[in-house]
Amino acid sequence: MGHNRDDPNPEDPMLAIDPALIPEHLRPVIEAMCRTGAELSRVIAKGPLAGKLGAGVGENSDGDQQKALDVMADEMFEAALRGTGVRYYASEEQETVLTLDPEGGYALATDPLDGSSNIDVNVTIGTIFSVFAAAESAEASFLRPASDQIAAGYIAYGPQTLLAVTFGAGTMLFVLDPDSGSFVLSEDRMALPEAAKEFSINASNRRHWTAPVRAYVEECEAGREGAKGKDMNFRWVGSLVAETHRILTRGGTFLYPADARPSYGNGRLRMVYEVAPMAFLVEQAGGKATDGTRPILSLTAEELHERRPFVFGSAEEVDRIAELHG
Ligand code: FBP
Repeated sequence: MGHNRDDPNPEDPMLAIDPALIPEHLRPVIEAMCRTGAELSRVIAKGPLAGKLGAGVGENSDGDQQKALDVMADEMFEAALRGTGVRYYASEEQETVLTLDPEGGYALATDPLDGSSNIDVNVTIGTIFSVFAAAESAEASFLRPASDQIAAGYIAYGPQTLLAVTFGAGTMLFVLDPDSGSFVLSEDRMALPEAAKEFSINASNRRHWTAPVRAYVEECEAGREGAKGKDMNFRWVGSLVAETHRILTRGGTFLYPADARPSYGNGRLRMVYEVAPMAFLVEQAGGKATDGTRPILSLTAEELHERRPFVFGSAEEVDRIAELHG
C-alpha cells in the first residue's frame, strides 16, 4: 500500500477510497474491500484473456457449482482482509467461518462473486458484503438480527465499477476511477424512488409460485388496464448486484420468493451475505425489504448459509406485495 494505516492521508494516491468518508474504525476493512474490488475489476475486464474465469471448478457446501472466478475472488478478499481488524470471515464459498485475527473487532460475511452465471457473457456481476461487530463466537457474530449490521455494501463490476456502501446514515455511491485506481464519491445519499415502473422476478418459475406472488405479477402485467392503473416494464438480469443497483437508481421491485421447487422453500438467496446487506442498503436509501411480509432487518439468521425469500424496492410496491400476502 505504501502508506501508514494509522495516519491515512486523503491525498495519498495509493488509497482506494477517501478515508474521510468512512467511519474511522472501519477504514482498514473498507480500504481492503475497495483495493481488492479494484484488482478484481481488472481481472474481470480481461475476460477470457485472464483465463477460463467461468469454468466450473467444484461445488460449495450447498451443492452450488463454483466457478474459477468465485474461488479466485474468495481467496483475494480473504487474503486482503487479514490484518484489517476482521476477526471472523464468512463466505458463500466456504463452509465454515474462518478466524482471520483473534484480536479483531469485526465479523465480515461476503458473497465474493455474485451472479456467477453472467461471468462468461460480459454482464454485470458483483461482490456483496456485510459487517457486524464481532461477538464472543463466530455463530454469535453472524446469527443475530440483521439490524445489528454496522456496514453493508456491494461492488458492481459492469460498464463502470461501482461501490454502494452504508454505515447506517444513508447509502453512498462511489465510482472507480480507472485512471487513479480510487473509488470517487458520486452520490452521498442515494434515494430509491417511492413508486416503480419496473418489476423483476425470474418468470420461468411462474408455475411454482405461490398465489400472492402470482397475483402481484399479474397486476404488473395487467398494466394501465388493471388495478395498478399504470404500465410496468419487466427486467431480469440474473445478478442480484445489477438488479439492486438498477432499483436503487430508478426504482422498481425485485422478488426472489419461496416457490414449490424442491429446495426453494426459502427461495434462492442467502440471508447472511446476500439478503441482509442488500436490505440494509435499500432501507438506508428509502426503500423497503421484506421476506414477503416481515422486514428483513427484523429477522435473525439461524444458519450461516440459510436462504430467505427476498422482496425489495420501491416502498409502494413492497407494501402492496405484503398486502397480497396478508
Ligand atoms: P450466485 O451467488 O451463485 O451467483 O447466485 C445468486 C444469483 O446469481 C443472484 O445474483 C441472482 O439474483 C440469482 O442467483 C439468479 O437466480 P436464477 O438463476 O434462479 O434466476
